[in-house]
Amino acid sequence: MERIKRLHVFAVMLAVLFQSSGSNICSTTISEDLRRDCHPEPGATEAACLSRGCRWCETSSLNVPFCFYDSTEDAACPSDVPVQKRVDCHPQPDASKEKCEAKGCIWCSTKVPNAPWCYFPADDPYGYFATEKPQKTSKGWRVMLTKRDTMSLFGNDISPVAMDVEFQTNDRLRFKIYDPNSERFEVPLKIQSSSAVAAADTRYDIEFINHSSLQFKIIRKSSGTVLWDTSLGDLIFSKQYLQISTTVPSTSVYGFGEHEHLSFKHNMNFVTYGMFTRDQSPAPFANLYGVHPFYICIENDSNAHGVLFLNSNAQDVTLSPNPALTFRTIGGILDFFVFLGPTPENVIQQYTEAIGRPHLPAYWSLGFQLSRWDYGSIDVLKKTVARMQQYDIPYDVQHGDIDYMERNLDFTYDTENYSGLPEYIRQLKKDGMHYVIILDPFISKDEAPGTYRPYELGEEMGIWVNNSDGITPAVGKAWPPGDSVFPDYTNPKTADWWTQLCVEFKNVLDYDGLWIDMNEPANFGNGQQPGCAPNDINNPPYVPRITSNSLAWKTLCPDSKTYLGSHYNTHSLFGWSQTAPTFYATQKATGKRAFVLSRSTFVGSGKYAGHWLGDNFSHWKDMHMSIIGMMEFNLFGIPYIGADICGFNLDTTYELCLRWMQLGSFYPFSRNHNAKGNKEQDPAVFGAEFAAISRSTLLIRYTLLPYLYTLFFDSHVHGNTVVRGLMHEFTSDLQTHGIDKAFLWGPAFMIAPVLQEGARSVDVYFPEASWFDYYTGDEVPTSWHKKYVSVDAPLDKIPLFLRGGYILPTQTPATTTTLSRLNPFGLIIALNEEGKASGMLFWDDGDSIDSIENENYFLAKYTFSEGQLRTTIVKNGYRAVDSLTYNKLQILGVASRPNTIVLNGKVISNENLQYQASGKLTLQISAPLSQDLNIILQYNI
Ligand SMILES: *[C@@H]1O[C@H](CO)[C@@H](O)[C@H](O)[C@H]1NC(C)=O
Ligand SMILES: *[C@@H]1O[C@H](CO)[C@@H](O)[C@H](O)[C@H]1NC(C)=O
Ligand SMILES: *[C@@H]1O[C@H](CO)[C@@H](O)[C@H](O)[C@H]1NC(C)=O
Ligand SMILES: *[C@@H]1O[C@H](CO)[C@@H](O)[C@H](O)[C@H]1NC(C)=O
Ligand SMILES: CC(=O)N[C@H]1CO[C@H](CO)[C@@H](O)[C@@H]1O
Repeated sequence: MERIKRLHVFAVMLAVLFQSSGSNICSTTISEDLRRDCHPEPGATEAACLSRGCRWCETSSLNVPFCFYDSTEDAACPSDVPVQKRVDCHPQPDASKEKCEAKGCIWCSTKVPNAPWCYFPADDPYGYFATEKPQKTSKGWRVMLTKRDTMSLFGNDISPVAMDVEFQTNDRLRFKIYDPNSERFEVPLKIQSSSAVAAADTRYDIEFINHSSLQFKIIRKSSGTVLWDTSLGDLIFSKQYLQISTTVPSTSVYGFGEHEHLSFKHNMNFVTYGMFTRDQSPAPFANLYGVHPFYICIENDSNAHGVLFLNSNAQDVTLSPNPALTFRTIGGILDFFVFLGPTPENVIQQYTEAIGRPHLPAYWSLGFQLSRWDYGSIDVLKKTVARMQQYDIPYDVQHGDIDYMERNLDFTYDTENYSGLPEYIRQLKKDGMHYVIILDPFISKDEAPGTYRPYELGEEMGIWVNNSDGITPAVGKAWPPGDSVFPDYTNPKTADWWTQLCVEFKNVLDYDGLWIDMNEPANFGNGQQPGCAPNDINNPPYVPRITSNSLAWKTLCPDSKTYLGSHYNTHSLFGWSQTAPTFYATQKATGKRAFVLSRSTFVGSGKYAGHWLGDNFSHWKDMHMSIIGMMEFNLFGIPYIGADICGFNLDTTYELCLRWMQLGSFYPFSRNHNAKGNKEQDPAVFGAEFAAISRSTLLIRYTLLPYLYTLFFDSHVHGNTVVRGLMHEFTSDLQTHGIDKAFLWGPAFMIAPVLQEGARSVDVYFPEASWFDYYTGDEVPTSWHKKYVSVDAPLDKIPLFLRGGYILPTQTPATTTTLSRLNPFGLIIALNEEGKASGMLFWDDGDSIDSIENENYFLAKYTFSEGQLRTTIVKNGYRAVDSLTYNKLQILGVASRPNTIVLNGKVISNENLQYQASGKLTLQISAPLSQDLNIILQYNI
């Protein structure tokens, strides 16, 4: 719209200028009213228009484009490639008809937004054919492939290439396409077969078809569904450009990261996402801090499968409406793993079995956390903590952002503005709290000689990322004064250096966990000094769809050298390679379970760290985006996840922050964090009403922490998600596929936050199940099932629902987990239609390193059926359980009042029993946690 108006003004001017010259003549049979805009984006010129193969005719008519298609319909295109099947043959900018046809591709315009105009023809000239029949190997198949033609998109094609297929487990298939004659970079994450031979009873088959090019299909045996099918064509395997396309069996596709996705279920209308780690505030379509080339897809019959593309080079993926996916990367190899599910939870279990199960977080780290960049001084910090305590707001962890450091230097603290910090941290810890400090990966090289050991020790050990010469360190600029060098964490010596410094610094600041930031790695320049040399590594022929179209932007030059290879290959592994060393350093320093929070993540990071969703904004829409991000990171095997509550950038408002405190009370990682210079936004700063609402919501979180902790246990041991979309649990209900404004904790607890300013109700979708209002215990009417229903949400309330069929362990809350862990337990027993429910409780000391391996834990399983609760103590290995008790049971969905209730053989007296007509039965009891809890509801007949 904007442009057409502007053009019109321009056109009128032209018309005036050229009125008598008659130069505004061009030949076209297409009348003005049929012109279809061929240059809808701004900046159309005659040259740009002609280079697209379109026609340029100026006109003084209103709202008529100057640049338009030569034809009036798409039908002029060769019909053997329908628009939805197009694969882009000119993925780099500035496509034109000439350039396209020179590559042997078809140029044909289309009205379909974002669809490529230059696309591969159907007969697949770029592909590879099988030189001989696929050979059986001990693990599966090997096929040798030869390139069909000399056609090349970006030069330096490799031929032959080999494809190895491994039947790794019955649920996991790997196929790997590589150069058999020369080693290329491979991600150092080994995902091995469970045995030396091919799995025998696989859920999948693979089928090879040697048409003019080799195609293959991966098929789910049980249903015949084709999960992967390369028939769209055009495998490309060249030195700096690799591409493969597949059809997918449905448009219910989730995952890929890290991005700000506008919906959990992807839009498949020719949307492209770049993946390359970057210090970049969340914005739609931008490549953010981490890289996760992993997706899951729900098939038409509700089976689910997942696929990992294990590659760390700059890459992008296009989701197209066929539906299909096209992967493009500029290095490494094509290494894919397919996980057969068949449920979404099974897919994530299988995925985390391959890449590493999520770590078990310390119990205290499930408490509420507070942070801000630049309190300014220790006095402001103390005042903030004091008002949190004055309002009794549950609060376990205080973070120190870079302002605790002296002039932003790692392993120092500011003895001027934060004088007395070590003593203050000791005081907080005495009060049952914990303290987490930030560390950045860059180290200033410009401190006076003999004054800054982190630099001098690192220099002595030769552990920096080097320039392309492999000898001189790469020098950039970041937060500390002077210039900085960058530790190369892919080098085992760097882990020694880092561990030594982290352990030593524990004696200065008695921290409990480490928060590692800026590890994309961030650098304030465009490459290190003096800039990047002009070569193919720094300027590859194809730059994937990343912001600013430059690999070096806000980071180091791709031709820098790291221990594992060039930065070109290892860039997106920087934060990942820092994470395991930080995990072990924290364990060593504290002697306790590690807390590591990392901004940059990659496949497998969840084994060692949690993540926050980055430098978000205090905007209402960001609350919605945070739910999507949180669900996605659960798919990526990083369930310890949350966004900065109330938003990081910009000033928040009372209502936004209040609604965000309510939502954030249900982030697995629940932290309010704020940027420098913004209005204060801790939950105690807005006065008594705000504090009371935040307190009551956080008390619900603390009540349910035993349930949340048990979900993390399950995640650590079996790989389940902690937070999940309704789609995971109600997969066959298609309405759930697109739900991303409500989410579940495990299978049993639904959170439906308010995400709009001024709203006092939420439209909640209730899939087919029994649901109970968390606050009242009332059952949701069956007439609400499979519908969106408007539910009241006054300012002091976030709608919460329990799902029938589940037993949730609870504990009387307190203002810290140190205190709440001593309190009595309870059970919420939410019955399903059949009057049944089950659940479990995992308990240990909450911060030992190996409580599961050492069997120092307690695990109880509960089942309720036919009016009877039974407990099985599966493990009774944690002695402190002996002093803990149950004091309260709530049973929801009880049809009528029982006459007698028997607890462990004794009748419960009437004053300890309360029954509401809505079906809620509340029992005050006293029973030891360490013994079986058995309850019978008896009715006189
Ligand atoms: C595969 O097809 C190509 C081209 O049609 C042919 O040259 C090649 O021999 C075939 N390979 C096998 C193993 O049949
Ligand atoms: C899956 O279902 C969609 C929508 O009902 C349909 O358009 C599509 O053809 C189906 N795909 C397969 C592979 O059956
Ligand atoms: C103390 O804070 C001021 C103001 O932010 C800052 O300029 C100064 O560098 C800080 N002192 C130290 C030792 O970091
Ligand atoms: C970087 O350079 C140092 C010498 O300055 C050398 O010891 C080290 O091995 C180099 N590392 C890499 C990865 O090039
Ligand atoms: C509120 C919020 O967290 N929004 C976005 C923040 O950034 C992450 C990416 O780091 C997105 O996934 C979130 O949706």
